[in-house]
Amino acid sequence: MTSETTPSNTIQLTIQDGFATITLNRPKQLNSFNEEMHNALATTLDEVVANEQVRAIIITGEGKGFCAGQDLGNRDPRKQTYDLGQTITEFYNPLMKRLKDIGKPTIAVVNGVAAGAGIGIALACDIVLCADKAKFAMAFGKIGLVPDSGLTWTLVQLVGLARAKALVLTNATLSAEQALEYGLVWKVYESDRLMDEAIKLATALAHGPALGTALTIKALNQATNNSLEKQLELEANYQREAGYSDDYKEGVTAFLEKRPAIFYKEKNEY
Ligand code: T3D
Repeated sequence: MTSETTPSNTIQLTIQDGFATITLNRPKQLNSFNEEMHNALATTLDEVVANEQVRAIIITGEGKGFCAGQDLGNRDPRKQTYDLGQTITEFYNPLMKRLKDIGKPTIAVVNGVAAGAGIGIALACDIVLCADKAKFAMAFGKIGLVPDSGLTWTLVQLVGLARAKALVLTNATLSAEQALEYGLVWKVYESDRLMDEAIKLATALAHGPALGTALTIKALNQATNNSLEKQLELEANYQREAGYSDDYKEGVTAFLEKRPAIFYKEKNEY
């Protein structure tokens, strides 16, 4: 079953086989963010969270880019000054927190260049796949800005302080292979295979145990801030919750009956 809605021209949403595909759709501007796209993405995320048939989420870009961060066509500092802190507080920070706490597995499918906050969005997803032609352009320093969209935190977590500093201070542009080597992405595919592989992954996640998956992501996201002792306590609590779920019952029953577990059926399969 496939359904498509377009909350705005700037975002496209498709729902099929238990997962949603959200496409950033301003290809002429390399899918950079204006206010309309921020608002449309927020509405779309609300919609996919509320939809029980959505059990995994792909985020990708239309055309040759993934996302070039803020739309600079909307900025002309020769004519006026801007309170960029306000944009970050109103749009980017809520988006980053939303992606982290969304409760369903997210996959960034980086089809082309990601720059500035576009990298932040990709790295806020649980799994990042990218095309062999994709690149990751830090960009902020070139226009006199500071990395945002959580990147000062995420990059340090992923690549370590020394590499994070060098990447942003030199305004580095990483190729897909370098991003893979640095641990920013999970897998690199040839462009014409990328979406097929993403769909396979999203379908597999959608058919997995939803509660266990959500709790696993939550536990891993909390790990960096917790002591081992705190994390052990949290694991016990999450395991208790997962252990009471129908998915656990089905998983163990399937094991004992020597058959694959069935955690999810599309509504029209009932
Ligand atoms: O302002 C605030 O609210 C604060 C928030 C900040 C968050 C941020 O993300 S700050 C960082 C903003 N982003 C950038 O600085 C990236 C700017 N773009 C680039 O550096 C390069 O375009 C890329 C490295 C991303 C890609 O380079 P390349 O050579 O592959 O493509 P290109 O030819 O430069 O761009 C293709 C088109 O996309 C081009 O339009 P044209 O000439 O064909 O009509 C270019 O102007 C447009 N484009 C690319 N990035 C943006 C953009 N248009 C608007 N905003 C962009 N960010």
